[in-house]
Amino acid sequence: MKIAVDFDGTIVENRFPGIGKPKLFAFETLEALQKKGHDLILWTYRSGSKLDEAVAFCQEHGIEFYAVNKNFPEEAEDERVSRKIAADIYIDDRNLGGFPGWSEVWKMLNPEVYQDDINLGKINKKGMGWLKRLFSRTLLLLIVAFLASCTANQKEEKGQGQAAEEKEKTTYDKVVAFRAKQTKDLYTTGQDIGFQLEWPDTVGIDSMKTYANTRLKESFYEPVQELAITTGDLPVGTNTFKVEVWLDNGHRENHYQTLRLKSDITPEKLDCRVVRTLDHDPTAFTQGLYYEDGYIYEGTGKRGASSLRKVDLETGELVSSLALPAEYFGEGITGYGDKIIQLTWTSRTGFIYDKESFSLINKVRYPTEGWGLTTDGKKLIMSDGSATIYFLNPNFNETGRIKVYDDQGPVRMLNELEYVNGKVYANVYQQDYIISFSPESGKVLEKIDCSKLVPEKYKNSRENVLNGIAYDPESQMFFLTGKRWSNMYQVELVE
Ligand SMILES: [Ca+2]
Repeated sequence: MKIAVDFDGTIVENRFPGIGKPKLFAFETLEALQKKGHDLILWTYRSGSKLDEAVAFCQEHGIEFYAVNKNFPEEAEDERVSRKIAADIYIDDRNLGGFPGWSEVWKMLNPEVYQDDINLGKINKKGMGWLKRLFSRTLLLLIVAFLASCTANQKEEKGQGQAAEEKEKTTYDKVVAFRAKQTKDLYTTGQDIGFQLEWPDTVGIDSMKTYANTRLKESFYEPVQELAITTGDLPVGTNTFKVEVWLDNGHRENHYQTLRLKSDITPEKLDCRVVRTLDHDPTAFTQGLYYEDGYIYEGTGKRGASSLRKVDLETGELVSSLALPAEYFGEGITGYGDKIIQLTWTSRTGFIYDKESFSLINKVRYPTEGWGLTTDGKKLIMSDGSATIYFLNPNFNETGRIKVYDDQGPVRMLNELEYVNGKVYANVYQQDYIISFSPESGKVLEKIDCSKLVPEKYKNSRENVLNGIAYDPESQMFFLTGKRWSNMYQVELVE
């Protein structure tokens, strides 16, 4: 079979333009498929040197592709024409319904397990659901036929495969340890991380190179047992460190260690000073908020009560409103040119409206929960309740992502967002403070205490919490409110 595989987000965590750490069992599964004689096609939006890096990274992990961004090796490419892939299976994290993980892919492609499941009638409707999503349409029957044909000699093959793997290991795995000198849950960006290597006396080592996330850090022309890797240029969150060891016999081996980095910045503590108290609809379960040209635009949540509305800031008059169909739970909103985009919580569906008429222009799909949404004018910036921030183009295709970390670790539950002058301000679900972070580094820059804004009756509420950040660039004032609050506050940030 021809199996097309996406790279960023599927084989590795999406850190484009960098290369994230391999997804659990990704290379093991691909290698096993390759050994069975399937043709693997790398099908990715990467091009040029970024594409070369991805191919090299896969080569290092034992994967040679039959074709790269082509249907077959000899295919003449025409960059101007977008082509469709002619593979039997297309494995992509952006498939509808999301990516089930490589262990699930392996389970389904492993005839032994699969056959047992068929025999025992264990494949339930849920399992079939994602299988259909993963291997689109009629391919299911094809796969079952293929798996059945493989089953007969499966045991023998597996035995041989394991033996070959063990042989390979004893031949090439000469360095017995590559690890950080100190065991820490979190390291700090900017600090050097010390590593140590161990190998038996019988092994001759010619040279070494260290890498962080596939970028070369340092070359050593003599073997060293202790070395340090600088981290000032690395993102917060998970980073993969590698030492490439060249042995005297010409063989090369790679050793990896994955470590997490927290921010080296202590967030500046700010307060908010109320300049003006405005009315806010106490039935509005605020999930999205932004300001433009004298109007507050608000998206509200709860199934059956979700809406999009436009309010005149000065008069408080409701200018336009739109109720969402009852099955949708409205979430973050942002203006984008002459449009408004509104997320929904778990339906993986976003709505694009005409800003003036509120008429629905289009629907978009995305593969995660929808929480907050804002824009820097070009990219859409989206949260999903985790510590991850996604950057999307207007068609909702992901162009990158970052993790948000402060000097203690990841900041999860990122909710409503507002991009202001190179920073992103974010509500943190069920917290009475707002943070700002750099959309480049993901490091938290400020922490703004908003506890004084929380209405007395909602001080202990887990539901009617601080949420909603809008900004007027003219007055340089923020508008803050909360879910079902009777007031919205115009505030300035003060020390
Ligand atoms: Ca906002």
